[in-house]
Amino acid sequence: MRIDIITVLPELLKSPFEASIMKRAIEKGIVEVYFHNLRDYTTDKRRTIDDYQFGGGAGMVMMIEPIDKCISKLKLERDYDDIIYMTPDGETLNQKMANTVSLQKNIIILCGHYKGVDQRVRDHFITREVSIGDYVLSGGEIGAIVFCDAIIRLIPGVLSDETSALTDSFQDNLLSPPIYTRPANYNGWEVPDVLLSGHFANIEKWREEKAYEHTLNRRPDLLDES
Ligand code: 6GU
Repeated sequence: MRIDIITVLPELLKSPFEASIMKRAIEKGIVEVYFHNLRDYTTDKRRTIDDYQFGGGAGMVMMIEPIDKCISKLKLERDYDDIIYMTPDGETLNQKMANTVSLQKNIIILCGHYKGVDQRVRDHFITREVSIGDYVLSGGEIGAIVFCDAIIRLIPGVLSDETSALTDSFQDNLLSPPIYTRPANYNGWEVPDVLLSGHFANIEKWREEKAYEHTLNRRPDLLDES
């Protein structure tokens, strides 16, 4: 998968891709990530990317021209499956969306700033709008990092068998059951007997029950969705 990220703050974006799973995916050659500084697509001396909004009102609007120049250049080089705009009024990111996007070959991610982008960018270039939750961030960059992490770890070959995404919370609309490691007894706090029994059918049954119980307690809404 190739990910092209368009941003006014490339330096804010880079370091998360240089650690842990995302770094490994890039090193393995499974994912390529490129950062494009929107100011490199401006033509004026001040490298302006925003302007006042028509009709008045507080807050600057990201202009269409630099965004068009950047997206159009990329689209001449290859086809894109999705051109994604990170915005608080987008579709809320969930595991189903992450699964869908993880199957794509080439995507562009545009990070919004200020009040957002000129509506014509959304109408004519964007194919998917994504929010990472119901709160407002200063820009789309942190949302883009969250989104990339969620999709990259789902691409086959990125995770090893032990860290398989198949047992993640949310993968079946169920939260994960409790997990334990050694010691089996820590200051009198014991690990559930069944996990030490070696009886795999019982262990599996216990985990399913706990996952269901945990989901019912904490996120009953997930149980209605499946
Ligand atoms: Cl993707 N961007 C911004 N600016 N705020 C957000 C968001 C994105 N997702 C939730 N809040």
